[in-house]
Amino acid sequence: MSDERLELVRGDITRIQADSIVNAANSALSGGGGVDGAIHRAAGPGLLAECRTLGRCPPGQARITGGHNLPAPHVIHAVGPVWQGGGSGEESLLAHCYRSVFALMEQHGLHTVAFPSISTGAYGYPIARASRIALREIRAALQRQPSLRRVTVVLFSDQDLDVYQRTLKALEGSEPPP
Ligand code: AR6
Repeated sequence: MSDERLELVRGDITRIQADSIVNAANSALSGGGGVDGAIHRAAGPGLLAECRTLGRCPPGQARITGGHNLPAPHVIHAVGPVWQGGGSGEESLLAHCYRSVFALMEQHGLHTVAFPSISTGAYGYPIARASRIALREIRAALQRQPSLRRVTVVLFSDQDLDVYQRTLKALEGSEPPP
């Protein structure tokens, strides 16, 4: 079954208006390249200063900060696994990342969120596999958390958007009829 609270778009996550945007961070929460670099550039130096007060964040977990100069008032920094071939617990670590984000949203009373495709850039996670985990976890959260009003996945290329769209169709089609 499809859920109209879930949307897939192509774009730049730093432009998204939502209660929170998710950063694909590293364990040091020290900023970096990719979406992490874009978020820190758009948020301004206050974001790094706040991250420095948080200590380390292990893979699979997440930490929340303010949005500083971003349109979104909160950033949830999630640390995905580095792809090592699939036999090192990557799948459960990636799933745990998404769950950690939704747990923080519940604790902080946040209703809307935008995700990038965590781990599929510098961390090398194959995007088709990552999209199955991401969308499975997002759909499960939408079912169990009625406070969620909108979950947007922001893909950076048409190709990535196409992968996520096809995965979503497959997941929706594989559900048993009501
Ligand atoms: N908006 C949306 N998605 C984006 C944007 C953007 N502005 N910029 C890049 N992407 P990556 P990872 C996409 O490498 O694999 C950093 O250095 C990108 O095309 O940002 O989790 C951190 O500090 C890709 O599809 O994150 C870590 O060290 C996706 O975001 C490491 O990279 C994720 O790619 C984390 O690696």
